[in-house]
Order: sequence, then C-alpha cells, then structure tokens
Amino acid sequence: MSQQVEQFFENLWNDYIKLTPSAAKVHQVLGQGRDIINDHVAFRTFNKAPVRLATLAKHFEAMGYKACGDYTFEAKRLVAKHYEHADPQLPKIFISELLVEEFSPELQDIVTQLVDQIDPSAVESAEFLYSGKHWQISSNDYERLLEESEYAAWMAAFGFRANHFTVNVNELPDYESLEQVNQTLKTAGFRLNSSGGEIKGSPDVFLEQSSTMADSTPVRFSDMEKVIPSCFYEFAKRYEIAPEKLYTGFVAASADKIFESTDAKSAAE
Ligand code: OOG
Ligand code: NI
Repeated sequence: MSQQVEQFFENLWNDYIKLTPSAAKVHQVLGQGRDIINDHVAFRTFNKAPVRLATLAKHFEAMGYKACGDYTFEAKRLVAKHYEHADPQLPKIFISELLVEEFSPELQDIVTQLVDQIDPSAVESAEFLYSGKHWQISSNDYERLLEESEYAAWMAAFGFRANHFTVNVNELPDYESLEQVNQTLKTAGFRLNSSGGEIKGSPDVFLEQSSTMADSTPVRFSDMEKVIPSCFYEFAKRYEIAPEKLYTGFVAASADKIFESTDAKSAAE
C-alpha cells in the first residue's frame, strides 16, 4: 500500500472518530488493544454534479480500486456501487447516492442550494472525501429534508466523510460468530440497530451484518445548534462461495436496513 493511500485512510479514520467517539471504544472492546481489520468503508452523496457517485469514485479508481457490484434501493430512492482493491489489506468501498429528482420539488430545491455552494475544484482532491459539509443549512431545512429522506438530512448535516467503518469479523481473533460480537457489544453498553433483526443476512446469502445505532453529536446549523445522529460502526462476517473464497459483495436487502442506523427516530430513544 502506498504511503499516500495509507495517509488517506488515516485521515478518513481520524475525521470519522471525531464524530463517532464510540468507534474508538468498539476497537478497545473487540480488539483488546490489537489492530482491527476493516471490511469496508461507506460513503453517501447526492446524484448531482459535481458530487455524483461516479465522480467521487474516481479518487478510489486512482488508488487502484475497481467497480464490482451495483445495488438499487427503490423505497429509499438510492443506488449504490462497491469497489474492491487487489491489496487485501485495503477495505472495500461502498458508495451510495440519493436519486434527488425522485423527491418533491421542495427537497430538490434545498439539495440544489446545498450542492451549488460547493466549489467544484474542491471535489478534484481526494481530501474532499473527508471534508464535511460545504454549505450553510438552517435547522428548518434540515427538518424539512428529514420528513422525506433521513439520508438527505444526514448528508445536509454532515456532508462528505465516512458514514461508517466496518469491522471484518472473519479476521477478529476470539470471535467465532457475529452473534458473539453483538453480545459483547451489548454487554459493553452499545445499542444495536434492530431494524430487520440485529443480524441482517445469513450464511445463505454469504454475508451477515450488524451495526451500532449512530452516536449523537451537536451540529451547528445557520440558526441554532442541534444534537443529531452522526455515524455508526458496522460488523460483517463473510462466508465462502467456493473453497477458500469468501463472498466479497453486498446484500441489498440487508444494506436497506443498515442505512437506518442513522435514523433520528430510532436514535432518539
Ligand atoms: C450504507 C448502508 C449499507 C452495507 O454494508 O450494506 C451498508 C449507508 O448507511 O450509507 O453499509
Ligand atoms: Ni456497510
């Protein structure tokens, strides 16, 4: 792995743990001081120039990543792609984008105003992927987005950064099953996303996933500060599709539920 790529992931992680202090605690609880290997990192965006999925993905392609799977989420009006690298040390990348034109004119107007505030040249640097939000937004507009799309509201509040990292459970010493990982996390006080059950997927689809509910963090809107759900940590256990060959894709039905880990309503308690 080049030093540049290593630095990129280090910066991405440092930005993520600032908003997600529980991620560092997850490492402590599951890794007991040893390194944790990540299965993937996920990003979100809007399908509007200059921040379309395909544009953001160019930074990963420049690092040697290749496009692998395509996913559609009809109810949430999202599409996604995943990218893999030949270096097994590097996490897979999952990028989704909101199909903005499928929402109300009001949502489209708010999102257009946000995206118009981005300096297009900023997108050309890989640092853009952990640069946060490039706009001002009022708490009213945030609430308005939340009514139609939790994803749009999350993007408006947090912008461009890792939405989550994912522990590679296959590489976790001391754990045989995702169930055991979940139990340890719950005992340590973490709240898991239970939408569709704590474990999404099964050995039949070659992938099991679980996730924490997002941490809460204060966000400054143009008119006031609000405490809202930020980012979460995910856990993935992969199964063999052939001898010695683990499944490397994602499962749309499971991913659909993982998206809800930043849901404000369930995070409110
Ligand atoms: C992505 C949700 C899907 C997975 O691993 O299936 C996902 C998101 O919440 O942005 O990460
Ligand atoms: Ni994920």
